[in-house]
Amino acid sequence: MSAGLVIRRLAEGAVLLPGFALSRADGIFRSVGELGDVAPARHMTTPGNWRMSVAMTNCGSVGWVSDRRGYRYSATDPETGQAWPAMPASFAALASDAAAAAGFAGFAADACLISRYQPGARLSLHQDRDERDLESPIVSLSLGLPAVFLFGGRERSATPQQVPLEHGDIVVWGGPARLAYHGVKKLAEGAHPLVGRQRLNLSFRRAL
Ligand code: MD3
Ligand code: FE
Repeated sequence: MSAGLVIRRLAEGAVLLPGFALSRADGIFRSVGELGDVAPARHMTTPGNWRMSVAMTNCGSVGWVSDRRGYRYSATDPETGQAWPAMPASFAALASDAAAAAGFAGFAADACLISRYQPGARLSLHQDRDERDLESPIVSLSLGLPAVFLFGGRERSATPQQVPLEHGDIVVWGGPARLAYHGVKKLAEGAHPLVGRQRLNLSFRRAL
Protein backbone atom coordinates (compact mmCIF):
# COMPACT_ATOMS: atom_id res chain seq x y z
CA MET A 1 0.00 0.00 0.00
CA SER A 2 1.26 3.46 -0.89
CA ALA A 3 -0.27 6.84 -0.12
CA GLY A 4 0.91 8.11 -3.51
CA LEU A 5 2.51 11.51 -3.79
CA VAL A 6 1.63 13.99 -1.04
CA ILE A 7 2.82 17.57 -1.46
CA ARG A 8 2.56 20.02 1.46
CA ARG A 9 3.46 23.64 0.81
CA LEU A 10 5.26 25.09 3.87
CA ALA A 11 5.86 28.55 2.44
CA GLU A 12 6.38 30.18 -0.93
CA GLY A 13 9.08 27.98 -2.58
CA ALA A 14 9.23 25.39 0.25
CA VAL A 15 7.59 22.00 -0.28
CA LEU A 16 7.39 19.01 2.10
CA LEU A 17 7.11 15.56 0.47
CA PRO A 18 6.18 13.29 3.40
CA GLY A 19 7.70 9.81 3.06
CA PHE A 20 8.92 10.48 -0.48
CA ALA A 21 12.16 8.53 0.13
CA LEU A 22 10.72 5.69 2.26
CA SER A 23 11.00 3.03 -0.45
CA ARG A 24 14.67 4.00 -1.03
CA ALA A 25 15.67 4.58 2.61
CA ASP A 26 17.37 1.21 3.22
CA GLY A 27 19.66 1.59 0.21
CA ILE A 28 20.47 5.22 0.94
CA PHE A 29 21.25 4.39 4.58
CA ARG A 30 23.59 1.57 3.50
CA SER A 31 25.41 3.95 1.14
CA VAL A 32 25.79 6.56 3.90
CA GLY A 33 27.56 3.88 5.96
CA GLU A 34 29.96 3.11 3.10
CA LEU A 35 30.71 6.81 2.52
CA GLY A 36 31.43 7.18 6.23
CA ASP A 37 34.16 4.53 5.97
CA VAL A 38 35.95 6.73 3.38
CA ALA A 39 35.16 10.18 4.81
CA PRO A 40 34.01 9.85 8.44
CA ALA A 41 31.59 12.43 9.85
CA ARG A 42 33.41 14.92 12.05
CA HIS A 43 32.51 17.85 14.31
CA MET A 44 33.67 20.93 12.42
CA THR A 45 34.68 24.20 14.07
CA THR A 46 32.83 27.45 13.37
CA PRO A 47 34.66 30.68 12.52
CA GLY A 48 33.80 31.78 16.08
CA ASN A 49 35.68 28.68 17.34
CA TRP A 50 32.64 26.69 18.49
CA ARG A 51 32.58 22.92 17.99
CA MET A 52 29.43 22.01 16.06
CA SER A 53 27.20 19.49 17.88
CA VAL A 54 26.25 18.05 14.49
CA ALA A 55 28.88 15.81 12.82
CA MET A 56 29.24 16.23 9.05
CA THR A 57 30.78 14.74 5.96
CA ASN A 58 30.20 15.15 2.22
CA CYS A 59 30.06 13.40 -1.10
CA GLY A 60 30.07 14.86 -4.60
CA SER A 61 32.37 17.20 -6.58
CA VAL A 62 32.68 19.56 -3.64
CA GLY A 63 31.81 19.48 0.06
CA TRP A 64 30.81 22.10 2.61
CA VAL A 65 33.43 22.74 5.26
CA SER A 66 33.78 25.07 8.22
CA ASP A 67 36.84 25.99 10.25
CA ARG A 68 38.37 29.04 11.98
CA ARG A 69 38.87 30.63 8.54
CA GLY A 70 35.16 30.51 7.60
CA TYR A 71 32.60 28.47 5.66
CA ARG A 72 33.21 27.36 2.08
CA TYR A 73 32.93 24.54 -0.44
CA SER A 74 36.10 22.51 -0.95
CA ALA A 75 36.92 19.83 -3.55
CA THR A 76 38.95 17.95 -0.94
CA ASP A 77 38.35 16.62 2.55
CA PRO A 78 40.55 18.69 4.87
CA GLU A 79 41.06 15.63 7.12
CA THR A 80 42.70 13.55 4.34
CA GLY A 81 43.57 15.98 1.55
CA GLN A 82 41.73 13.57 -0.80
CA ALA A 83 38.75 14.33 -3.02
CA TRP A 84 35.38 13.71 -1.37
CA PRO A 85 33.83 10.37 -2.42
CA ALA A 86 31.68 10.56 -5.55
CA MET A 87 27.95 11.03 -5.12
CA PRO A 88 26.22 7.64 -5.53
CA ALA A 89 23.88 7.54 -8.56
CA SER A 90 20.99 6.61 -6.23
CA PHE A 91 21.48 9.90 -4.31
CA ALA A 92 21.55 12.05 -7.45
CA ALA A 93 18.43 10.31 -8.78
CA LEU A 94 16.51 10.76 -5.52
CA ALA A 95 17.39 14.47 -5.38
CA SER A 96 16.38 15.12 -8.97
CA ASP A 97 13.14 13.11 -8.63
CA ALA A 98 12.16 15.01 -5.47
CA ALA A 99 13.02 18.39 -6.99
CA ALA A 100 10.92 17.57 -10.05
CA ALA A 101 7.97 16.54 -7.85
CA ALA A 102 8.25 19.92 -6.12
CA GLY A 103 8.27 21.80 -9.42
CA PHE A 104 12.04 22.20 -9.93
CA ALA A 105 12.65 20.08 -13.03
CA GLY A 106 16.27 19.67 -14.16
CA PHE A 107 17.89 19.93 -10.70
CA ALA A 108 21.31 18.22 -10.74
CA ALA A 109 23.07 18.26 -7.37
CA ASP A 110 26.87 18.44 -7.35
CA ALA A 111 27.27 18.38 -3.57
CA CYS A 112 25.67 16.38 -0.76
CA LEU A 113 26.25 17.41 2.85
CA ILE A 114 25.61 14.50 5.21
CA SER A 115 24.83 15.55 8.79
CA ARG A 116 24.58 13.25 11.81
CA TYR A 117 22.55 14.43 14.80
CA GLN A 118 22.82 12.44 18.01
CA PRO A 119 20.39 13.17 20.86
CA GLY A 120 21.24 16.63 22.23
CA ALA A 121 22.62 17.93 18.91
CA ARG A 122 21.05 21.03 17.37
CA LEU A 123 21.62 23.48 14.55
CA SER A 124 21.13 27.16 15.33
CA LEU A 125 19.32 29.51 12.95
CA HIS A 126 21.38 30.30 9.85
CA GLN A 127 21.15 30.98 6.12
CA ASP A 128 22.80 28.83 3.43
CA ARG A 129 24.46 31.31 1.10
CA ASP A 130 27.85 29.74 0.34
CA GLU A 131 26.54 28.21 -2.90
CA ARG A 132 27.39 30.01 -6.13
CA ASP A 133 24.00 29.11 -7.61
CA LEU A 134 21.23 30.52 -5.42
CA GLU A 135 18.65 29.92 -8.18
CA SER A 136 18.76 26.15 -7.66
CA PRO A 137 16.80 24.67 -4.75
CA ILE A 138 18.25 22.64 -1.89
CA VAL A 139 16.74 19.17 -1.47
CA SER A 140 16.91 17.73 2.03
CA LEU A 141 16.27 14.16 3.17
CA SER A 142 15.70 13.14 6.79
CA LEU A 143 16.48 9.63 8.03
CA GLY A 144 16.20 8.09 11.48
CA LEU A 145 15.00 9.89 14.61
CA PRO A 146 12.37 12.61 14.17
CA ALA A 147 13.37 16.26 14.52
CA VAL A 148 11.68 19.63 14.68
CA PHE A 149 12.85 21.86 11.90
CA LEU A 150 12.74 25.64 12.41
CA PHE A 151 11.82 27.63 9.37
CA GLY A 152 12.03 31.39 9.68
CA GLY A 153 11.85 34.33 7.34
CA ARG A 154 14.44 36.18 5.33
CA GLU A 155 15.38 38.06 8.50
CA ARG A 156 16.75 36.42 11.62
CA SER A 157 14.20 38.21 13.80
CA ALA A 158 11.15 36.43 12.27
CA THR A 159 9.57 33.82 14.59
CA PRO A 160 10.26 30.44 12.97
CA GLN A 161 7.56 27.92 11.99
CA GLN A 162 8.13 24.52 13.61
CA VAL A 163 7.99 21.65 11.14
CA PRO A 164 8.25 18.04 12.40
CA LEU A 165 10.41 15.95 10.05
CA GLU A 166 10.39 12.16 10.03
CA HIS A 167 12.29 9.26 8.52
CA GLY A 168 11.87 9.32 4.74
CA ASP A 169 10.64 12.91 4.48
CA ILE A 170 12.04 15.25 1.87
CA VAL A 171 11.85 19.03 1.83
CA VAL A 172 12.66 21.08 -1.24
CA TRP A 173 13.68 24.70 -0.58
CA GLY A 174 13.74 27.02 -3.55
CA GLY A 175 12.59 30.38 -4.81
CA PRO A 176 11.91 32.85 -2.01
CA ALA A 177 12.49 30.12 0.65
CA ARG A 178 16.06 29.54 -0.49
CA LEU A 179 17.53 32.31 1.68
CA ALA A 180 15.23 31.82 4.67
CA TYR A 181 16.75 31.43 8.13
CA HIS A 182 16.42 27.87 9.39
CA GLY A 183 17.69 25.48 12.02
CA VAL A 184 16.96 22.27 13.92
CA LYS A 185 15.80 22.00 17.55
CA LYS A 186 17.77 19.92 20.00
CA LEU A 187 17.30 16.25 19.03
CA ALA A 188 15.32 14.22 21.56
CA GLU A 189 16.51 10.87 22.87
CA GLY A 190 15.28 7.81 20.99
CA ALA A 191 16.20 4.90 18.76
CA HIS A 192 15.07 4.29 15.20
CA PRO A 193 14.64 0.67 13.99
CA LEU A 194 16.85 1.15 10.90
CA VAL A 195 19.08 4.11 11.74
CA GLY A 196 19.55 3.70 15.51
CA ARG A 197 20.15 6.50 18.02
CA GLN A 198 20.62 9.27 15.49
CA ARG A 199 19.10 11.42 12.79
CA LEU A 200 20.78 11.75 9.42
CA ASN A 201 20.14 14.67 7.10
CA LEU A 202 21.32 14.63 3.51
CA SER A 203 21.13 18.00 1.83
CA PHE A 204 21.66 18.12 -1.89
CA ARG A 205 22.98 21.32 -3.32
CA ARG A 206 24.12 22.87 -6.57
CA ALA A 207 27.19 24.58 -5.21
CA LEU A 208 29.30 25.25 -8.33
C1 MD3 B 1 15.83 25.83 4.34
N1 MD3 B 1 20.39 21.25 7.71
O1 MD3 B 1 22.88 21.53 6.70
S1 MD3 B 1 17.82 20.57 5.97
C2 MD3 B 1 22.19 22.56 6.77
O2 MD3 B 1 17.72 19.30 8.84
C3 MD3 B 1 20.85 22.45 7.35
O3 MD3 B 1 19.81 18.99 9.05
C4 MD3 B 1 19.11 21.09 8.29
O4 MD3 B 1 20.23 23.46 7.49
C5 MD3 B 1 18.88 19.69 8.75
O5 MD3 B 1 22.55 23.67 6.33
C6 MD3 B 1 18.06 21.51 7.38
C7 MD3 B 1 18.30 21.52 4.71
C8 MD3 B 1 18.11 22.94 4.40
C9 MD3 B 1 19.14 23.43 3.71
C10 MD3 B 1 19.08 24.70 3.22
C11 MD3 B 1 17.96 25.50 3.41
C12 MD3 B 1 17.00 23.71 4.64
C13 MD3 B 1 16.91 25.01 4.14
C14 MD3 B 1 17.90 26.79 2.86
C15 MD3 B 1 16.80 27.57 3.05
C16 MD3 B 1 15.77 27.10 3.80
FE1 FE C 1 21.13 25.09 6.38
